[in-house]
Amino acid sequence: MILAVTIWLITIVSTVLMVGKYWWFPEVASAHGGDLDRQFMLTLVVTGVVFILAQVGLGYAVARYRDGAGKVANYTHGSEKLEVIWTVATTVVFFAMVIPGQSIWADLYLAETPEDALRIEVTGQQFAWNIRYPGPDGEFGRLAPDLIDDEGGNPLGLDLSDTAAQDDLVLPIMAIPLGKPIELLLRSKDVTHAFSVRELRVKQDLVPGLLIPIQFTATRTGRFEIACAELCGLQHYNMRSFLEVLSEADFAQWLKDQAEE
Ligand SMILES: [Cu+2]
Repeated sequence: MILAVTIWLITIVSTVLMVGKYWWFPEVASAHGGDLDRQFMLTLVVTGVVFILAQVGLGYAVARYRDGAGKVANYTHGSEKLEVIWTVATTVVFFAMVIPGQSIWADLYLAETPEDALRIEVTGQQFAWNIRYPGPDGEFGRLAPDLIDDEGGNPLGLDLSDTAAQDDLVLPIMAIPLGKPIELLLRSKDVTHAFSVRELRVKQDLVPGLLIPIQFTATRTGRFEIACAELCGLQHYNMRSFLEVLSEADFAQWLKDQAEE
């Protein structure tokens, strides 16, 4: 009986925590974020209802069939009919949720990048972020792995003999203009990392050997944490930076200041 009550208590406490939203996402700061939150809520409500029903049922079975004087266990093969019903029901519910979710995913990954999008390259390494802007020419210069020199201030191996590389900016922090489409090109120098900004509802792995593009548009100014969301080594906790969403004019000035520095 204690076990049954414990199961019900855990169910009540976790339901209250979810419904009360005591620890929740920060306010959205991207164009796709609202849709993502709605999809998240839909998933949470559907799985939450199933969770509550299952836990209540589990507690009931524990209470109803607990040990007692004269009670004898009885063996059952279960019900094939019930198994078919819940497997089919789960499949239907799963696909009903995945299909609307796909369009949000496609906006981030498959949509054609607008002409005026700002492209920024993000390279993760143990344990830092390298943010590269292509400079006024709009073109990323050549990288040469044998030129990589972390202590010498060339973490990406930028090849300055390439004219397109000479105006490239490699920074430990990021800023983007408000309301402009952004395309990030995600890379890793060593192990798998993940670029995560909660307010943007953007979280994507950086995989060694792959160039992963992802696009979004910021809808509110502010300073947001960039966290590595993939356990990548002993100093993983230290792998953080900041993203500033600035007005277009402030962003232009910021970029100019960074270039002068
Ligand atoms: Cu990392």
